[in-house]
Amino acid sequence: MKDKKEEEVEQTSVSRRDFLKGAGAVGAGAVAIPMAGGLGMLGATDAQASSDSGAVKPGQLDDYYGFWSSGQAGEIRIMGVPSMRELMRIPVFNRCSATGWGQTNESIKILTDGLTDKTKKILKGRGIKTWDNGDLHHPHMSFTDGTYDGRYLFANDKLNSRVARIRCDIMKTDKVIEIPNAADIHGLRPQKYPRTGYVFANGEHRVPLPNDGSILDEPEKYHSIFTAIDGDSMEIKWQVIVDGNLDNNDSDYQGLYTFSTSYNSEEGVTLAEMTSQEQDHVVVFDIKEIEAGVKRGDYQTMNGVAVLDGRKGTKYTRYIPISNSPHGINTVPDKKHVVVNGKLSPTVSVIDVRRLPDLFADKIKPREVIVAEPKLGLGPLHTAFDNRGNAYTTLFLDSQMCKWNIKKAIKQYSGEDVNPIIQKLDVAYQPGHNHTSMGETANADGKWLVSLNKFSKDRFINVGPLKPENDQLIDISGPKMKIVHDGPTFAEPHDCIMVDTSIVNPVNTFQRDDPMFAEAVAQAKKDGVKLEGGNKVVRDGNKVRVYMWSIAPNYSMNKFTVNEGDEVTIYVTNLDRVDDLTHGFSMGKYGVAMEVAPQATSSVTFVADDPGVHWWYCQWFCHALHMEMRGRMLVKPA
Ligand code: CUK
Ligand code: CUA
Repeated sequence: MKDKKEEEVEQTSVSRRDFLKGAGAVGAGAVAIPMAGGLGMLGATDAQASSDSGAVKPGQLDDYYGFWSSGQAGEIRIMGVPSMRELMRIPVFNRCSATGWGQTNESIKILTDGLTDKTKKILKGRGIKTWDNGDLHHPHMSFTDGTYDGRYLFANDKLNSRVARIRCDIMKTDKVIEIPNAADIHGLRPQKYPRTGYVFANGEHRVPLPNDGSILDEPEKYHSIFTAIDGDSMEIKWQVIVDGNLDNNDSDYQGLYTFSTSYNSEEGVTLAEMTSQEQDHVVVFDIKEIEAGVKRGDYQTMNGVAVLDGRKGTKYTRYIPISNSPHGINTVPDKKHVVVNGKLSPTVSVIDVRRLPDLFADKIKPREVIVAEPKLGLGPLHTAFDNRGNAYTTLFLDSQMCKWNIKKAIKQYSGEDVNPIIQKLDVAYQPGHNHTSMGETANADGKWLVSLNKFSKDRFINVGPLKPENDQLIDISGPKMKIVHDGPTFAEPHDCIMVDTSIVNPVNTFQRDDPMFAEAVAQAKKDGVKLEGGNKVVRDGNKVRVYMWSIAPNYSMNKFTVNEGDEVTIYVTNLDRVDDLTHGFSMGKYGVAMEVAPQATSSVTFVADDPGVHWWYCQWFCHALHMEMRGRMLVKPA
């Protein structure tokens, strides 16, 4: 017997299979029935996971959107939590074979518009428009009033020093900017209050300023750069020069300060030099003071950006000594504390943000902002929080998750004989980041914890020398942490966030006026073509623009002819309005393959350098006659 909930799920969900049954029988005409809302009607309660096991039954929906980074894979993955099912991938810095990201004109525009002129020139010299890879560590959602607002995700590219923004309505990257002056953007966090607002990004590696080849072994001329980006315009607002290497960062809940961990206070350039001292720092940035400095003109302009001097002894920053090489830094949902993770020290240090005004007024010494420093174990890297005053710290070397109580740690630091550690749980193996559901916001809910483990070793069947990583799902709703699920992942999720599904509301089909393909719409207008129903080949010198549309299982055009050497641009507009009815456009030997989502226009440009008949086809399974959805391009020899 099926239970009632399961039946409801079956009745309300419109699967691709159901759709094909219907459409196949009555033909393409029936396809345009809007079905928006079909899947969306399933409320979270209908699909409630049995939260003690982490199990979500087939057909049931998850309670959280998980946004996972992918490190050197360069993309973001959308996971369902608590099922840990991978739901979708969002190409960001990578070249995606499936969707054509990095090939379509729309994505190339996004990937190149925000590059510096210098980079554009260098890439041109290399015969490429943009890099096709990146190293994406930290995905974070935009905030309003201290909690996620569902507008955007932001993410860093450590490899090519970029920051990207993803629109959460369509789950596509819409801006990518290169950060000048800084090298290797690592830590990234949005402003939490009053809103995002700023997106703060750490340049990890110190580079000579100017980095024009004239400086190598003059360490005093090497600097790290902290960058503030306007999350609405994706313009760089200001940068600050700091001492040491910047690692991770986080912001307060008051909109006054933002913090970065900083290692290599020695300012060395070799490993031995970088780790020779026992003390490194947290750099605290005074946002209001920096804004006032920008207004006063207390900066130098470098590559078009206002760069302030925030080195030790300036009014814009304070340096709080922390034991050797701190790594993660995490603001506590109580809005008062910040946890700094020791990495090479077995301790975490707790800062009280209410003491920061006195620190900037020089009324107290830097170490006086520390209110707790519990010793947790070996290799503390990152800390997550519940809504009951507890913290969860990953111990990389010990392969453990350490649950501890913040109030007790503060008492212990003030001399009371209390042990803040509540439980240590073995995880498999070597955790880096960890995250709790809504735990990086003021609305932490204390339900789930994910441990992003760097090694899976023996947890899965052997897949060869390259093993998956292992993300473990931990139930933290009770007094003890319990591992309920292992989720293997491909390289290399450093970080993730888990957002309540009520906050994220993606659309099912594009709006025809979406800025994503505004250029195609404008070009069609110039060419006198209506994308919705227009069907035309426009010749403009040796440039040929081909406009066609698609409704399953047909393209509006069966064939077109161009001449060898023509630069051909193909615009495909998907007129289907049905959820989940994506088409594609693939042309073999030209290496062309792109996704065309419902109601979207996608375009691609190539030179017709290979004479003959070339079939194009739809690579996105869309209809019983999907295999027949194709056409021919004839390239006439010159
Ligand atoms: S970092 Cu990788 S484990 Cu880039 Cu956030 Cu700490
Ligand atoms: Cu259209 Cu497959």
